[in-house]
Amino acid sequence: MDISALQNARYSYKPKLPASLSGSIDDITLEYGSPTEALSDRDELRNIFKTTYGKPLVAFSGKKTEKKASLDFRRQLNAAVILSGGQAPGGHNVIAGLYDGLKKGNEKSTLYGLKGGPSGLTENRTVILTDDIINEYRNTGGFDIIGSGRTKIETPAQFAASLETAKKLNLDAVVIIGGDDSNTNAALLAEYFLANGSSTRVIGCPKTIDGDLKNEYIETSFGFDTACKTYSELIGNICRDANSAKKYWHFIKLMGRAASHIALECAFQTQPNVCLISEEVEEKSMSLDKIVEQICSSVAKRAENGENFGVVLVPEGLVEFIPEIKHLINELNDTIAADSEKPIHEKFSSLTKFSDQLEWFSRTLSMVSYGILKLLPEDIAQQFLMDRDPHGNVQVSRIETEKLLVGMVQKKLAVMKESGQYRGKFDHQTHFFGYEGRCAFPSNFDSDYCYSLGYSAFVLIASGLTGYISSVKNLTANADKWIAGGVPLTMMMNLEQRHGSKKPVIRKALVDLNGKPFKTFEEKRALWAEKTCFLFPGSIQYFGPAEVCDMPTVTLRLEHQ
Ligand code: FBP
Repeated sequence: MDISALQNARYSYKPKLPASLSGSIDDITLEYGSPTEALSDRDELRNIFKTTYGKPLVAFSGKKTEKKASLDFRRQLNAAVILSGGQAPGGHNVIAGLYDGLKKGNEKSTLYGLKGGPSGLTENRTVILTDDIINEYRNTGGFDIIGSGRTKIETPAQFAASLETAKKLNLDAVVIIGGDDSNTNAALLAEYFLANGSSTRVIGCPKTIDGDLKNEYIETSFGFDTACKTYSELIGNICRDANSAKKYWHFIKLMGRAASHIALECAFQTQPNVCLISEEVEEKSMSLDKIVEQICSSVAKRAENGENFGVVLVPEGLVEFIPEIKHLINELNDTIAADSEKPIHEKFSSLTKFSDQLEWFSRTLSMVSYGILKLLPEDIAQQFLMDRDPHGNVQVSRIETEKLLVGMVQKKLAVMKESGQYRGKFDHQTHFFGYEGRCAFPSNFDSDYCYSLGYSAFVLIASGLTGYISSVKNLTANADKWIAGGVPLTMMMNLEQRHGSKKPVIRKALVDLNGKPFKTFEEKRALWAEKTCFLFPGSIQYFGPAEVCDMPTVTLRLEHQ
């Protein structure tokens, strides 16, 4: 097979492990904490997770002790692994770490890859992972080793089918590598298996570039590091182009669904003129007009200094946090979606012309929402109307917020020009960075972190634990000082309203406006808005000094201060 020189070199990279996992597996011991509680709604969650609720935290240690006699890491095991949801750099290394752990324990152990996401489990689509397969994917990006999918295991039939597959393959464990929803699924599956007398254990692993699966015990989700570094390289290149040509304002939308962690981290790495944070927009109830005013203020100030160029970062989920747009989206969801069985209202779907659709909305939406819809540029308004998921919800990632903002900034600047508040020239370019970062070669941090997560998942399985998420902490220290273990999934849960009823879910971590990262950004942004302070981080370095190659994100470092 033809491969690139970097791919070849990455095959021989040896991921670093925490000291507790890097020695002989026979020396690994488990230290248990006290029983744990869920974040809230404890009685209801205790009732839902009757057999798996409230397990203790577990930390691994690599020191020889007397206690370890009861553990047998040399047992032959059958495990299966699932990649769930959007791609995130490092997924292949989680699988490699899990595989190596299993094989180190017992050469005869088997790791099945469940193909195409969670449906691989319900439909029993498998591949037996071998040295040849694993070696082809070590330290590489992507999820192509077994594929991924967004199927949610939620119906009784899907749970029963999962159990059937577990029985057929005689599985000791299933490892689900996914985000908050997939790990919620892992918790439900662990409970279902145990409650139905199955000995198949279920372990989760924290994945998502969005960085919103984190808490006291999960310091970051894997993939966030590499994705942010990839976007920051691109943003830094654009900053340099802007500073060279001095003729464009670049509006860059960044992936991250609801949370703005990616935008915030990229802002630290590149120091753009403006970076919007959705969580702040919501907290301060900032209207669209207010946001546009904030951007125009930077444009006008920089024009005074003769700098008619700049860079604006826009988080993907912004529109959902702007009060009036959120309201519009909710009304559209209610109006267009008849119900979940029949997602699009029949009458609406028969209207093909935008003018007819607008006329329909003049009768079905509130005056305020209709007014906003009419104010939006036609192509953007159409994205609000047409891009819907199977449940009838607007898919915000497909709304070109960056273009919407450019259009509104242009209009406001024209008004400011008339009143003499602005004397510059505004030319623009728009970009959307998302898929560019999800399958990049994992940084050394993600390569090491993911391999450790996979290896730690093996230790949890071999210890017979279920309903845990693999955890590796102390991530700003050198890898040998990382602390590996497991966190009971139920302790990260609460109940939330989903599709009309309260469901157990892992709480999503949005940007904390009182946290060190946001506070640091707040201190710096006024200067960035006016002066040119761009940073140019360049591409991810894989070989070289640790301070160039192994540094974790600024967000993680600030959170650890
Ligand atoms: P996960 O939450 O599954 O990790 O996916 C994250 C993400 O990359 C978001 O940033 C983005 O909004 C979404 O996936 C895009 O999904 P798709 O790949 O289906 O277009």
